Amino acid sequence: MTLTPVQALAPAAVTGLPADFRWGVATSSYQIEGAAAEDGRTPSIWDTFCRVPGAVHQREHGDVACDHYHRMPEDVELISSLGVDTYRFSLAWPRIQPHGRGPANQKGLDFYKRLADELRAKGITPWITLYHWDLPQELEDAGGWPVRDTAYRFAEYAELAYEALGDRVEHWTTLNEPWCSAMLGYAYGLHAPGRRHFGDGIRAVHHLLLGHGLAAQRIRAAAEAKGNPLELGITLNLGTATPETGSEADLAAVRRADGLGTRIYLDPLVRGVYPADVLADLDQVGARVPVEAGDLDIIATPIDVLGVNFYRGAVFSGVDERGATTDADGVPVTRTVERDLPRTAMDWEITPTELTDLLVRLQRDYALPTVITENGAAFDDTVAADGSVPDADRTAYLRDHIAAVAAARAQGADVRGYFAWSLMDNFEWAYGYDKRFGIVRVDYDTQERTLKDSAKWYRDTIALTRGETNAG
Ligand code: IFM
Repeated sequence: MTLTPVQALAPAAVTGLPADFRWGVATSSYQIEGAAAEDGRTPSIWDTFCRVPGAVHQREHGDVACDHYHRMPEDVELISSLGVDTYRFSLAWPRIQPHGRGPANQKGLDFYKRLADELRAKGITPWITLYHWDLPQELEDAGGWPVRDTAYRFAEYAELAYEALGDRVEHWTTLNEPWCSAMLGYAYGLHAPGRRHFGDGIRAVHHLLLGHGLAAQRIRAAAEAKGNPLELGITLNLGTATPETGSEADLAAVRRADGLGTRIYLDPLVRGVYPADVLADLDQVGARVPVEAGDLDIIATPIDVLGVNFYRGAVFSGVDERGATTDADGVPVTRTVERDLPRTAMDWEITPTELTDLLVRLQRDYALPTVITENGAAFDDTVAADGSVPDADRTAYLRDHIAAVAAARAQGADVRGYFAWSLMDNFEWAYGYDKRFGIVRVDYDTQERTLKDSAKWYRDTIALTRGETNAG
């Protein structure tokens, strides 16, 4: 094997990862597929949001994106060339159930059947995410996630999708990053559908979790009835919250940040309760979690794996720049403190050791098997004269985070896999095509795909890990 220059770094990064450790790459439907109006697909909330002036960088959209819908077989070849064993992708709800209710659209299902078959033919395990943010617009028009009925619509869609694909696909994730759907979409207006109402955001949190639980029950029942093997889970975007000082105010800020970022999801999912301190904080600002009898039992339907998307940790203070501990409305301050650390093109701090801290904490507090379903970084790549993409910064990011996973395992965390975000450059939501997360470069004029140096390093690292562990 010819090794890339950064290869020398690989063995240290992968020490301790077992032969059956799962290696993958990840994408999502709206970010790569394009073909927005083909074969019966209807608009999602992202198609609509992209047309709102000022919502998305340069008013870009996913109409074409990476044209994956038309280039799927070549893209599967590309995935195969990386030597990964798993490909995580999402289903576009508006392709499968164009009106958000009612019968399935056969052409939409057929696309994903072909994709699963292409992957399996190459020995790659398909890993499906049911919802990666592309809610059918008709359901948003009916109230969206703040409305309880959307949870039932999601369960119906999940059942349709499982019915069609469950014989081919064993790994199912219900939701990707419900925090983003609820808070960025409904509370802060930065993602589709662009609403800015904190109470709606909290209602959306609960209905997303309820939808997850209902879908999990239906998928599990269908798998059992058919005798299909199943690994079922949910993916959360999680970080670490560190206090700036040991002061009471900073510790309280950390408690609040962790409460709304992590515990409001994992406590009901794992223990069937919302954390009392979070409910009290919400009450203080007039927001209510709309729990009905039986909801928490549904939400706590057992899962097999927790998907963890990690990009960064953060430091919090309970004191604002003027020294106040409450804002003008009397709400306690929860302020992110910027650190003097290297950053990605998203301006996100690079904090690999905090991934170890997170995984060890998840093991301690929730004791679920985990898979890193996303980790990666945007950088301003340049293309060299020879056409290569020497993205040493991204390679170092991947290397250090994979090392952090290995360190967490050494401390007892049951982490079973790692998926790089992302397979290829794609539509980065409100940032449009301006931010490139791919380990494969996409030239959006020609749709040409080029392996960046990070992709070659990842490929070689996976190969070495397997060789290393097989030898050991
Ligand atoms: O691109 C996104 C992805 O869709 C969800 N997780 C975070 C990534 C980077 O922002």
